[in-house]
Amino acid sequence: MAVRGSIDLCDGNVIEGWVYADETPLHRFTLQVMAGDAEVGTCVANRYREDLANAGISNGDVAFRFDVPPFVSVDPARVRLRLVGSDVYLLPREAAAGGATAPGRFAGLWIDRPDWIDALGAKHRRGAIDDAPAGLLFRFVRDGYVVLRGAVDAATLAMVNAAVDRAWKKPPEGLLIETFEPDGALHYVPPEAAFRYGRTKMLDLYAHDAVVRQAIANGPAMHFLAAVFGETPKAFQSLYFETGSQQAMHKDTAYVKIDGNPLALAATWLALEDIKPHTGELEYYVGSHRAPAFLFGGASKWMEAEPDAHPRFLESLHQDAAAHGHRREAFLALAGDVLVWHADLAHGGSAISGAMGEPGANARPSRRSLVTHFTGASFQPFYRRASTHAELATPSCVFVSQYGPVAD
Ligand SMILES: O=C(O)CCC(=O)C(=O)O
Ligand SMILES: [Fe+2]
Repeated sequence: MAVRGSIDLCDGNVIEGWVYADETPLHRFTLQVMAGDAEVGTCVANRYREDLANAGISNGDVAFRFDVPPFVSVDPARVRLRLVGSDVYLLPREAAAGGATAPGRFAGLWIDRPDWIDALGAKHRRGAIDDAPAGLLFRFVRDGYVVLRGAVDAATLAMVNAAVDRAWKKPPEGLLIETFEPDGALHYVPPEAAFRYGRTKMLDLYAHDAVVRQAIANGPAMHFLAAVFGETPKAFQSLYFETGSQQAMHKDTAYVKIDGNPLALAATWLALEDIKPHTGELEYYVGSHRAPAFLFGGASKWMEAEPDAHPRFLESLHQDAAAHGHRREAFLALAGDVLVWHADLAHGGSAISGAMGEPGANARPSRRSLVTHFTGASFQPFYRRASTHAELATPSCVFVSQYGPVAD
């Protein structure tokens, strides 16, 4: 039997490709997905793909997609797809060619692949993406961020700011802050008013407040992120900043972990007031998401693989910027503006200076903002391996929190 086929994508989360035999044009193969010697599932090659139809491969309906089940770890280099009832296997391209590198080690999302512009065209023709995000996606792929002006209206912002005030005065059960107050050591504690204007972040307020969820799931951001992920976005970690973080330039992929695919990540930064210069604006290196990956322990994008390399990692971002000509820019947002950053955009909080004089821990100028990290609905943040708190699925966004259930 002359089988023709290919594994086009295999990144540990998704395996895509097509398979077909000329002699049996109506037969649709069932594939056994083998990771080493273990079978992790099956799929049928009967899905339609326009590029296959255009290439005259059957009627185009011989593609497959296999979503690796959550918590199953699949090494892309060792995946083999067995045609059920035969000894014929499909292998990843590099393996088939005898190459040593696994394809798509950090494959990321479709926007991270070299053929993203073709994929965009195909999605646009299919009606899966309309004009508005198509234009934004171009800038996102080029620059590593986009700005959505006025994404949240003034009335919603006022309600969010009131919700924050309430949370400081009378914290809901289970709400936590992360703070370096009062002693410079890291603490996770219930909100304590004295720490509000210090080195403090309020965590996952959306788990407790519908208005905060409404602001996070604003239409422009959800529309855009749905295009980025190719599915409903999942919000899973948010930080409320009363004042500038002054955090060093970093990439979130080192700390914010998505199970199996470190780059299936994006974040939104929502201004809850007009941001004034020198109050610690968000800053970033334009285009830095495309720099070569820094590998902790020579293998991982996650810092935990080699914590000692952290200073080198931070330094490498400035070196990359110099080597590749990444401009340093700051986001002087107006209330309601949202900036979306790519998983690997180098960003941080600029220094607080000027305006208010030398700020002490309790005398910083305000810079009210809400950061939310997202993945796609079919992905899980790594922490879900150890936590099962109830999530809340709304039509435009799924919400899940590390610290407790998301209650309606
Ligand atoms: O808002 C900032 O200053 C930076 C926040 C940030 O980097 C993050 O939350 O990932
Ligand atoms: Fe960050």
